[in-house]
Amino acid sequence: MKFLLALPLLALLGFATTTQAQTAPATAQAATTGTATAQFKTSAVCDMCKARIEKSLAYEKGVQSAVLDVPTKVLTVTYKADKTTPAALRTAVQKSGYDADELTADTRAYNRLPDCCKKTSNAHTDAAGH
Ligand SMILES: [Cu+2]
Repeated sequence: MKFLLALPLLALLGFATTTQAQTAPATAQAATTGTATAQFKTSAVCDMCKARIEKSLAYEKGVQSAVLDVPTKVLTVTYKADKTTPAALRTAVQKSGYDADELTADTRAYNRLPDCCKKTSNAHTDAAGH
C-alpha cells in the first residue's frame, strides 16, 4: 500500500527534475547567442565625451557594455540582439549629441555640449537652435 502511494510521487519528482534540466541549458544558450557587438564612428573629442556617450548608452535598453576609444573615436557596443538594434544604438549616440557613422548628431543635444566637446566644424552652429 505504501509503495503504491509513493510511486506517483516519485514519478512527479522525476518529471520536475527533467523539465528543469531541459530549460537550464536552453536559457544559457540564448544568453550567449543573443549577444552582438556593433561599432560606430562618433564625433567624440575628449574623455568627457567618452564618459557622456558611454553613460547614455549604458541606459539604453539591451545594452550590456559601451566602450569608446577616444583616439579612434570608435564606440564599441555589446548588446542583446533581441532587445535592440544597431539603428537604435546609433540614435542613442545622436541623442547624446554626437555623430554615429554617417548620421549627424541631434542638434539640440549637440548645442548643450560644452564648447570643448563640440566639433570644430561650423555645421551645427547656425545660431538658431538653443
Ligand atoms: Cu569632450
